Amino acid sequence: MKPGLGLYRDLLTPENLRFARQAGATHIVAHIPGGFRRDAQKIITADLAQAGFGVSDPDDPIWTSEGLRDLKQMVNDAGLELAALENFAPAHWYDVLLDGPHRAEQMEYLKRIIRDMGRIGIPVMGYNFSIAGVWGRHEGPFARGGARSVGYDDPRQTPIPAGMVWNMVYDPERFNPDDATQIVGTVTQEQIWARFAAFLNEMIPVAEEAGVTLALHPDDPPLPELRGAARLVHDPDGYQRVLELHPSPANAMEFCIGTLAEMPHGDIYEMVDRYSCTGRIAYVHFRNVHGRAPHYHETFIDEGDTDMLRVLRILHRNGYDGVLIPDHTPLLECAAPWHAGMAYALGYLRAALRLVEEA
Ligand SMILES: [Mn+2]
Repeated sequence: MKPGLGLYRDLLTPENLRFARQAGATHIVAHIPGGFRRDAQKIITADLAQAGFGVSDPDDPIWTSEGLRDLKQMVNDAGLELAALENFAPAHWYDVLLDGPHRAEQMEYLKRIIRDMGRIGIPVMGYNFSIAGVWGRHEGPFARGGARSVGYDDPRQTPIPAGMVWNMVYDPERFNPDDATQIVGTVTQEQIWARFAAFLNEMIPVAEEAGVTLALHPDDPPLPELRGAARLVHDPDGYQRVLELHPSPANAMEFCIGTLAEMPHGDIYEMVDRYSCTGRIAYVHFRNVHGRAPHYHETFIDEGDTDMLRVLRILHRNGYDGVLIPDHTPLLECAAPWHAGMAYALGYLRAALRLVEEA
């Protein structure tokens, strides 16, 4: 198995790539949408702000063929492999999620990205087919020693304002959270599964031809619905349904241990065992939590409810040999809180991999 680091858009710099290499990562997952930082060091964690994670920029040049090519080159120049891109920009596919009037043209745009990835040699596209997205977490001293992390405590759910999807604003002119009449409205289980099936049926042949794997993240927080919108993967059988929906190996999982462990019912070790047996885990989010939806908080890798060594042993036994990234981390109190948190998680991961793989 291979230790990787996920870097958000603003962190994709030669300096941070050197940091990743120094901390022992061999692979990078580039999480492109959103700035996701407050200043040079502190990464945004809570997501309850009115405008969510911010405004999605449709014109970010990183999405062009040249932008993707340069990104891969920058990663390779640092002595690292680019394992995956993570998440389409809400501004590029809101009507795919909402089944709106621009759906067809937006699907063509996504297919172009997948074809470019295949040509350039970026093997995996991680994505989260979710209308509400990650929402409702607040920040507090929830991790060991009072380290700041995020928690979910069943907040009062407000409707999703029009112009927003995936907790980012895609249309600043329509977005008006103070106008209760301008909302996304209810989306049923039948609707979200039908939209997802249509997306897969169109995208999987393109991905197969390009040699790219599509990897679905579960819904975080894992609740049947959030802000009026039904969610896909929120219980232990959710991924089963996803895999059965399209049998192609290009229809795979961005396997988030943290989100799976947050599920109100289910056994994390059973889920890891069941799904790693399928051979369809594209990469792993290696994260620990305490509690379950609707009440949980994120922890350091070695202090939550999940025995992460046991998770690695199951993955290893079932032949998983792909990339694992730390996902999120509590902020370590020092001059570089996020970097220190990530270095800590990577150090743990490397030692744990050695222990498990040499046993
Ligand atoms: Mn995750």
